[in-house]
Amino acid sequence: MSETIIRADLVASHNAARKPDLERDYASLGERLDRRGIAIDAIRDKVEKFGVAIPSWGVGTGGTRFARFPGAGEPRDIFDKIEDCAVISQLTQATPTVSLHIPWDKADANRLKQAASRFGLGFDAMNSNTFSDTKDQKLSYKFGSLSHADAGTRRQAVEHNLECIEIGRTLGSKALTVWIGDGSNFPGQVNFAKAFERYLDAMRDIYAGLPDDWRLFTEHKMYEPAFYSTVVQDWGTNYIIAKELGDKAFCLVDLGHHAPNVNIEMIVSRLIQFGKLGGFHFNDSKYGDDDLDAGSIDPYRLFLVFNELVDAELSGAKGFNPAHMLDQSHNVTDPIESLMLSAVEVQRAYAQALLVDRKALDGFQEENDALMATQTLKAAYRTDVEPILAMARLRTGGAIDPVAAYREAGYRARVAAERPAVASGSGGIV
Ligand SMILES: [Mn+2]
Repeated sequence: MSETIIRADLVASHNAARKPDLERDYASLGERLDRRGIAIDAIRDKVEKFGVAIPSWGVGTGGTRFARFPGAGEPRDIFDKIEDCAVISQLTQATPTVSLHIPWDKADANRLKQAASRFGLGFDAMNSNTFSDTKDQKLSYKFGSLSHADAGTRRQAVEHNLECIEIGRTLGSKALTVWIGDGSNFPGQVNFAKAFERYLDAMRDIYAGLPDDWRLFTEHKMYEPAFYSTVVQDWGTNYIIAKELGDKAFCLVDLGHHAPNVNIEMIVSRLIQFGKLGGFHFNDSKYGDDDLDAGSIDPYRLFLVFNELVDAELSGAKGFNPAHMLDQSHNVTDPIESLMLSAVEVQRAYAQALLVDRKALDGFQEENDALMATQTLKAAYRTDVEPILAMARLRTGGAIDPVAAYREAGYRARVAAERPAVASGSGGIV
């Protein structure tokens, strides 16, 4: 039995007060879904099994290019971060794993493993960092890392990634995510083809060090920190990388890393169709890589992404096994609250997508009935699935209302007293 951070009797009394209303709401929704030929318990079972990883860097307050305003009781190190992740996991029962960022989270791997398993947490994909310099680093990444003109700098970046794999092996991770900031700020600064070839060569060295049961995720991003050209800028380049590297290489889709108005769900479909969808960094955005809370700006887009995922899941698409991770930066909210609600939003999109009448949709598509086809999606999206999500939490030991339970428990005030404010050494935007 894993330890819990929020007292179990507090969660129990929180749930006891809300359970009668939830049961009525669940029964009522069950009746309505039954009329649509959907068994509510089957949807709930799938939701209970659905998990999304918490990024270790997400539990600290982020910042912008202009300033960072620290919050109270921020985690001082990776062990505090793991405790915050344990709270999120306990109350939502939707976040069974943590995704680490090296070197920000560097610590003795066995101690890390022990700290997480105390709370029943596992480790998702490891994340390398060659987009900033560390204090005692020999060669700088100011002008790039895996695509750098200098072979020694590329080698250093490759070795860092191999070290991330080594740490991950001890932790039980099964994937490495590589995102680089390499690119240029001025036309003519970099030869596009040469830079990409150097990147591919370096990635081949990393891929060669990947254990057989691991996957390599490459993450594209259109711009920032480079503002004229970026080496891994879009899903097309990302797909080329995954194809060039081999069967263990897949594309990671961060929802904030595309040009405005790009049809992300269609990119997702393409990657699924050709067996190269590795997983997601969920977040939301209005303008660029805003790293806002998942589902906070455009929940319909999140639903449409999940519509593609559920379609692949139900049709048994070959090799379909996407990793779900959050990747957000919290500037004005309590990061724990934002991450709990974001995990729930991702679950919500999944549950709604499970309600799509796919047979009817297929028929409307065949008949070119555009109006009814889109209404079929809307019917699923408009369904308030909150009773399903809350019931899943109740049954698995979480809180019916995670944010209310968290506030009732006074966790933030407690850690604020225990954790003196420190200047954060990490950013939040990846
Ligand atoms: Mn990301």
